[in-house]
Amino acid sequence: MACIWDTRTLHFGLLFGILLSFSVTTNGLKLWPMPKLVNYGSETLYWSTNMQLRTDGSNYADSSGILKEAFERMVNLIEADHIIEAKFANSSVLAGVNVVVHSPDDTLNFGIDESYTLNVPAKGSPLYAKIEANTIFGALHALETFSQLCYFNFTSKVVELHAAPWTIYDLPRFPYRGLLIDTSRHYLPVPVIKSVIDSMTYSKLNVLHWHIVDDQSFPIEIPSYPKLWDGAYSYTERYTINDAIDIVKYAERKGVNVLAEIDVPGHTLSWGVGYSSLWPSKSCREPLDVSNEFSFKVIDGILSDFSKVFKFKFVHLGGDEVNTSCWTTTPRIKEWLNNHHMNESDGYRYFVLRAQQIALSHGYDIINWEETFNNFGDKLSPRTVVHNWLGGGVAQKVVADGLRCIVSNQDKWYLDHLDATWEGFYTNEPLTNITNPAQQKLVLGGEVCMWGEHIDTSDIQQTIWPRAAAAAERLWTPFDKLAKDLKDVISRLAHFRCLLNQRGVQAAPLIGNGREAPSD
Ligand code: CP6
Repeated sequence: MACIWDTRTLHFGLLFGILLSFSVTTNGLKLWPMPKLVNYGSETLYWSTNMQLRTDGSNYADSSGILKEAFERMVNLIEADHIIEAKFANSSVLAGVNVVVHSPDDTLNFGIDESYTLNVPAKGSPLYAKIEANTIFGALHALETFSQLCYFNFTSKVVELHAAPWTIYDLPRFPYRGLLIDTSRHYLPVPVIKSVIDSMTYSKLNVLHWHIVDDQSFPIEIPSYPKLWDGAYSYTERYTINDAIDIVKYAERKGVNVLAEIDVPGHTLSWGVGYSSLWPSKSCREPLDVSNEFSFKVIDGILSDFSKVFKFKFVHLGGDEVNTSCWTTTPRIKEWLNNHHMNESDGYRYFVLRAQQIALSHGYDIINWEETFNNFGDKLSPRTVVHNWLGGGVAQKVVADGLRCIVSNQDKWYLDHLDATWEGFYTNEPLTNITNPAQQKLVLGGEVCMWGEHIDTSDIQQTIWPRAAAAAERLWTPFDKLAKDLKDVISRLAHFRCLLNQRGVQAAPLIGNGREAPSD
């Protein structure tokens, strides 16, 4: 589907009056993700050449400039490099946006109020759109929604807003709406990570899960253990601690939390490049040596350094795919396990639980991959969130046990699976088989995963988008407003895909390369 679809439809509408209301209606409802409540009329408004930001009646002083920056970003995205001509005087000209935020606080916490109302009156002098939100982060979502109502009309050369008056009330279905990136398998430069963060905000995703280190490389500076990043691919493929601070601050200003992961005790081969005593032996190099206190000292050092940088409530401690054979084939470790009356799986449990205690001591709640729950769920800290990725529908069991859960099942929400379709992303329902309201609340949300073995800077964005957007609507929009028939959603998603392209995001076409089910 071509990206000029909208203007085409509008031309028809202008030529044939009867089609006008049809085209306006369909255009007007091309919001992504769909808000909770939307009402609209039939008037067309036009942008002034000089859109104003007002904050009359707001309690939010914007001393950090988050709002001003977001407003300017929005105006620039919409005006792009088009020449804006003021042709329409009077009451149909939109002079700007008035943003009223009730809370003066702009600290981004998990579970904060992200709701907003957006009112665009049909007339007024001066005519202002009004945004009202409890927090600045709700207001940012409102600006995104507002931006999706505005179109540059190439014939009249003005930005138009159709189907006013608009009344929108919106809030997310789930508080955790994540995207995983993996900087161990392929290094991603800081500007690339920032562009991923930018693109997340367009579909209202709010957690960047940064799988920083793994077997292949250890790219981040850890001041407490400065040789750890000897395990980076090269001297340049690294993040200084200041890079990490920069990324977190950048994300927070856009309402995106950064979840740091150190995956232990498996997936850790690169740790021993700098500190070889972390390896069971020179020839058997992961998981981390369970018998060595130094393993836990290093984890403590990393989490101590992380706690100064990653302010999100959670840290991810991995715990997946632990192959303990290096423990039992290394005589020294085998003996240690025997002396402590542990077998391999006891050692795995002991390791994960000690890592949890360290994270708790640094003030974090913990996220662990689901194998930890599958093996010793009853021993996990009550402050654990279990991260599903296998196909077995573990969420149901996790919440029945009173723990919290995030879903990412690999057959539906793994972006590295190129044959996973947008339809599969759209239809993956986090609350499958969970009916008890108290248990439903324990499902914090979900996350799509862009594992990095086979992607890098050159193709990360077109592999993430548009499929991640399909999941983003599942996580944002109320269940009863989600499309039941996918035919109802494809043109709106195609439109959003075009919007991403217009904003410089290399989102792939919906059709082709496995992103839509082949019609055989
Ligand atoms: N890396 C880590 C991975 C995966 C996991 N953990 C993974 C496993 C299977 C698939 C995709 C990714 N690459 N550390 C599992 C959570 Cl299909």
